[in-house]
Amino acid sequence: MTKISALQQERYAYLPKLPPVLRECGPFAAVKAGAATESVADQQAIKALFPDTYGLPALEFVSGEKKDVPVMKAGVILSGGQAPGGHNVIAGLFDGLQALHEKNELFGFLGGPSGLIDDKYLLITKELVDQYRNTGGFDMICSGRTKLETPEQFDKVADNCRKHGINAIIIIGGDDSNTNACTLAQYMLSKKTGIQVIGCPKTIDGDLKNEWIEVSFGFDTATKVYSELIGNIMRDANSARKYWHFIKLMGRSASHIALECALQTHPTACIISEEVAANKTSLEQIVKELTDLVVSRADKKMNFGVVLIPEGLIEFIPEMNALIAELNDLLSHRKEAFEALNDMPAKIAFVARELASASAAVFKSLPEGIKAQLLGDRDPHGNVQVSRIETEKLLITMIEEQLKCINAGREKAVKFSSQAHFFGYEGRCAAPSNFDADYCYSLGFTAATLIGAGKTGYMASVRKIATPAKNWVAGGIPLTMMMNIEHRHGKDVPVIKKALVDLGGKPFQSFAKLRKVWGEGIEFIYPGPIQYFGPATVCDQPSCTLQLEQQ
Ligand code: FBP
Repeated sequence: MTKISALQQERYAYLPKLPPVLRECGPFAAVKAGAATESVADQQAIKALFPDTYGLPALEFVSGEKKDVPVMKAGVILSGGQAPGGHNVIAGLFDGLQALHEKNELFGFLGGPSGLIDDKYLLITKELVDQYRNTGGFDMICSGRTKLETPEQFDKVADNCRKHGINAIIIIGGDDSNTNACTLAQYMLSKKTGIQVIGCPKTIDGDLKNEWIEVSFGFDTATKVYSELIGNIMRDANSARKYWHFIKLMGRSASHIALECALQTHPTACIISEEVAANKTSLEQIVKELTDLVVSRADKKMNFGVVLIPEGLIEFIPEMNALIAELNDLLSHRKEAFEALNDMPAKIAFVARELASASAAVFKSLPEGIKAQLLGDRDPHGNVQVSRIETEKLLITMIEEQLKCINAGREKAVKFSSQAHFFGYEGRCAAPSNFDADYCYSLGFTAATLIGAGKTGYMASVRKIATPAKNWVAGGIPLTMMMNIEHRHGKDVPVIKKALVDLGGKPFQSFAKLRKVWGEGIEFIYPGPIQYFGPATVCDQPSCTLQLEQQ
C-alpha cells in the first residue's frame, strides 16, 4: 500500500472497545464452564460423529490473574465471502496472542482453506497488522471457498502444523466453514495432535446466529452500506417521481439483509423469502401483488416506488424450487446430451422437452433471459447458480406483461418505468462500522483467550451486543452445540443449522405491522453514510434486527 485515504489514516487510531473482562484481565481472564451442552437436534447422531467434542460446556470469561503460559504458534484463515471487520478479528487475535506471550507467532494462511492445505502463508507481524486495523476487506491474507472436509486434507493440515510447530488454528467463516472447523477439531483430538481449533462467526448474510452467537460479523456494516444506497435511491425516486426501483440484495439464502434494510429505510415493498415459502406464494401471486401496488399508487399519481428483493427468493417460491431441483437432476443425468448442444435456443428447447409437465410449464412461462440464466454455469456441485438469476429483472418483465393486459382495459394507462439494481459486493468490503470494528476485535481477542485456556472445538462468542460494549459478555460456545443432520447432495451430513428469518420474531413482526403504510404513502427513511466520528447515538448503533431481537 503506497497511498491510503484520509479516512483510513484516521481509522488507524481508532481503539476498538472490548468486553470489560477482556479489557481488565486481557487474555488471562479465567474461564467459567456451564453445564454440559447438547446439539440443537439429532443428538445421538451428532454425539456418535463427534465423540471427543460433543457435550462440552459453554464457557464465559470471568476475572482472572496474569500467569506464565508457554510460547504458542497459531494459524488463521479467512474462509468464504468477504465481510467487513475480518482484519479486526485478526488484529484482536494477534494482540491477544502477544499479550499472552510476546514470543507467540501468528501464521496467516493465504487464500482461505487452500492456503492451510497447501502450506501457503505469511507471518503476521505488528507492522502488518497495523496497516490493516479497522479497514474493510480480507486482502491482508485473502479468502477462498475451498472446502476443508476430507481426511486427506486434514492429514495435510496436521502435517503443515507439525512442520511449523503450530498448535492452534482459527477459522474465520460462515456456517459451512465452521461445520468444517467442528470436524477438524474432532479429527485433531482423535489423532492426538494437540492442535486446537477455534471458529469465529463471519458472514454478511446474518444466517449464522443463535442464542450464543447474536449476529455474525459484517452484517451490521454491509446492511448499513446497502441502506445508505437504498436511501439515496429513495430520495431520487421521490425527487423525480418517475421510476420504480427494483433492488436485489445479497444474502444467498436467508432474507435477513433485505429485512434489516427494510427496517432501516421503509421501502414501498420488500419481499421476504421465508414468508413466501411459508405461505406457498407462487411467482404469479408475487407479481400480481406488486402489480396491484403499482396500479394503486398510479391512481394516486405516484408512479414511483422502491422494492427490495432478497437474493435467495427464487429458491423459496414453491414451483421455482421444484423446477430448480428437476433442472439439477436433469442436467446431471443428461449432461452429455445437454452439453453436445451448441446454442442456447437448442438447450432451452431440449430442457423444455425433457422436464416433467408442471415444471416444463413454469420453465416455458419464464422470459428467455431467465431461462438462459437457469441453464448457465453450474456451481462446483453441479447445481444451478441461483444467485446469478436476475430476479429483479424477472419481476419487472412479468409486471410489464400484466400491465399490458390491465392497460388494455383502462382509459388512462398506468405508467411504469423501472430501474433494476443488485447490491452485494458494494457492501462486503466496506470499512467496518464502529459496531463491527469493536465486535470483530473482541471476537479475535476472545479466540486468543480460548487458545490460551487450552480450549478446542469452540466458536468465539461475544454477547449482549445490542447494548454498549461495557455490558458485553465474552466466552465460547461448543461447535457441536450448533450442529444437526441435514440431507445435502444426496447424503445425510452433520452441519451447523442455518438461521433463516423467524416469522414469529420481532424484526419480521415489526416489518409486517408497518409495510401496508409504507406501500400506500411515502415513508422513506434516508439513513445516510456510516458515521465513524461523532455521538454514540449515530456512530455505535447496532442493527435494527439486533435491537428488536434483544428488546
Ligand atoms: P459467505 O456465506 O461465505 O459469507 O458468503 C455470502 C455471500 O456474500 C452471499 O451473500 C452471496 O450470495 C455470496 O457470498 C456470493 O459469493 P461470491 O463471492 O463467491 O460471488
